[in-house]
Amino acid sequence: MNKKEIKERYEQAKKAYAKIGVDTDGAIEKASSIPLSIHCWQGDNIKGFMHPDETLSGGIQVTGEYPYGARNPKELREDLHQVFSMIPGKKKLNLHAIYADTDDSIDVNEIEPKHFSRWVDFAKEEQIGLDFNPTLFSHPKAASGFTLSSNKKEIRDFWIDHCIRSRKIGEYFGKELNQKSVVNIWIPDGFKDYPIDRLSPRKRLAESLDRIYESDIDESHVLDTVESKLFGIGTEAYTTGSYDFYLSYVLDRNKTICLDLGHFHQTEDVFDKIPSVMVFSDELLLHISRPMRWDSDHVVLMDDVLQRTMETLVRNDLLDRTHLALDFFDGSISPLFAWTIGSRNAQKALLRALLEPVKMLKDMENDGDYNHRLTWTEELKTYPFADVFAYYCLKNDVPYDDAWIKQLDEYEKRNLQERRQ
Ligand code: RNT
Ligand code: ZN
Repeated sequence: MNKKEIKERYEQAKKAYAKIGVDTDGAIEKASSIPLSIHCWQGDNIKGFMHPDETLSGGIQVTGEYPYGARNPKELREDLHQVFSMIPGKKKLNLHAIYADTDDSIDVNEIEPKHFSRWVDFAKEEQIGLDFNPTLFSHPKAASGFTLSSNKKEIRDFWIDHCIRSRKIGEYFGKELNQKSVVNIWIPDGFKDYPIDRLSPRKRLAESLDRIYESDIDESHVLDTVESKLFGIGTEAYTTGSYDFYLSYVLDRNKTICLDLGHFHQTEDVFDKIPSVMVFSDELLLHISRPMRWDSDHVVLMDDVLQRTMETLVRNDLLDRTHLALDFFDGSISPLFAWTIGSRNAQKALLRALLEPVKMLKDMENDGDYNHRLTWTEELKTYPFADVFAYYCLKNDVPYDDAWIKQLDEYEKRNLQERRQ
């Protein structure tokens, strides 16, 4: 399809949506303004550049033998640049501490803003913001399975120091790029089998977090978030950083919770936690992931879970208070395809949610007219959403149809040969 056809189709779709009171131009504008934080770690299966020979630990796993991936910061940036040009809308890049780009040989307790200056240059070129994560896994000091909640002071101190340094880096990102950097703490701590003492690790975690957040930074540049988890491989019986723990912590200490779609029982509706949390919290970080039977971090699909999550944010007017971040890693397919599929899906679901006649549906609900509420949510499923998405891509100067597949194939063919040498 050529550009003219895309525009014509859009005009038709616009009319169809206008009939039910939906402003498609407004929806596109809104979708374009919501940043999506794209995770760097899909690019190299969470190896990072600090100690790439360390095996991934902390109960998360990347499986697959796809023979491709960035081997250094330069290649990762090249890949990200390519991927960004396939994704409509506003973007941020989400970095982990182990992605420091420096010629010095440093450990995680030595990171400083200067080790990330090349990432800041890249972000400026790409006109995007940066988010940050301390890396509390894949490290000898995390080998016991405990970090901030360890019963050894020396281990806790090491990781507290790392997290304090991470906030400094977030502050640097925020200042340099003129937009808040989300600094998210996730720890792998937990027990494989039933612990006797379920309380002390959590008390230690609260104390460690307090020490981290006491450290002096300009908080206007950073949003501090903590990510809960139900279990991991090797921590099936108990995680110190459970949802109840962190939700209580953030509400008491005025911090922000991170909900990862894969970190709950598989039968739980994670999207329904959002409005509950937001009655009491100003902001929220969402890790958009896809669990399959466990926290498997599959590439995000445009499925019911994602759609309901986006609908919940739009229908309840929570988009502007929510930070959207991707979190998946599949080593069995191309990282570039994984990124692009997942990111475009997040954008599709977001735009589709913005194309609902929310007021009309709410009025029906308030009037007790459940016949029409159900009828319309079903009717909307066959509305010409695809034509609006194509136009959204066109406006953002990214591929509006399946042309991106060929572009990525060619990019891979060019680079794969070189990287296999
Ligand atoms: C792990 C968490 C965490 C990580 C990243 C790499 O279960 O989801 O967000 O995926 O920090
Ligand atoms: Zn996560």
